[in-house]
Amino acid sequence: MSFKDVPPSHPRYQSLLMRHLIAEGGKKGIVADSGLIAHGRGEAFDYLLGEKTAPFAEKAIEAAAALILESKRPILSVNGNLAALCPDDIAEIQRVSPLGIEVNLFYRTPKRERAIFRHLKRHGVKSILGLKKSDTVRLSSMDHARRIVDKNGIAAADTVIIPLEDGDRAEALVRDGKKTVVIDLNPLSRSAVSGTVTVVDNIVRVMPLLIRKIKETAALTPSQRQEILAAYDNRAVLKEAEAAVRRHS
Ligand code: PTJ
Repeated sequence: MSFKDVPPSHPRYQSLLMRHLIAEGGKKGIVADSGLIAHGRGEAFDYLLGEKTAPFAEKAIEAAAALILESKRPILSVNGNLAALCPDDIAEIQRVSPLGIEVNLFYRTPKRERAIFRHLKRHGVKSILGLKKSDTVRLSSMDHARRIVDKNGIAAADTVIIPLEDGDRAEALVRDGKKTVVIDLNPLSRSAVSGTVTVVDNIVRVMPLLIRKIKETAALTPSQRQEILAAYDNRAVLKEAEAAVRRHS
């Protein structure tokens, strides 16, 4: 049986669809082998969170939208899992927001970078950073190859959106003075704890909600957006998320 045989009425359809996209992404060279494992870990947390967007995630999405719009150079860091799961949303968020798009991989190979680049282009993403070797630099706070970034993208950004990011790299961005929006189903991960704004929810639910919130928040004044940010408490959000996981485990 293949995924094509699964009817949309199947109670686990959404979950099976995500697995299918991740597995297909692996075959096309978009998703890293470890990306499949990372997805499984995410699934476990999603299950505990009831596979729905909780009020603490909605609060964080509102703050993320305000932060993106108040930033001078916000960048969305795209890895293999995000590209496989949400290519149309990446194109849409680029259309409706000031976000730059950078392909930035943990398991970095030129072949995967090219596969992701082609995949995003096919889905309508326009200018994509992170591919030009002459534009790569290293983040000053991390001394090894895993922190290569684009000088016109993450290196120059004041805010970086990092879905499903490795903890070391998330912390390095913060040490480098960046604000971060972490999107991670595990509220205990080092990435989640290090975020300026942490959205504890599945990326496939977050992207459409974030797009909608950016459109709404764009109609507010800068001082109204600053008020949202001043009232936002990421520690409280993380505590609520952790309590939700513990309630169900
Ligand atoms: O494509 P690459 O080379 O950049 O590699 C991407 C992965 C995800 C393999 C890499 O960044 C990695 O190893 O990440 P980690 O350290 O496994 O962390 C991934 C985090 O994302 C974990 O805390 C998971 O719970 C979480 N996660 C997995 N799937 C989702 C998710 N969070 C939100 N939505 C998901 N769908």
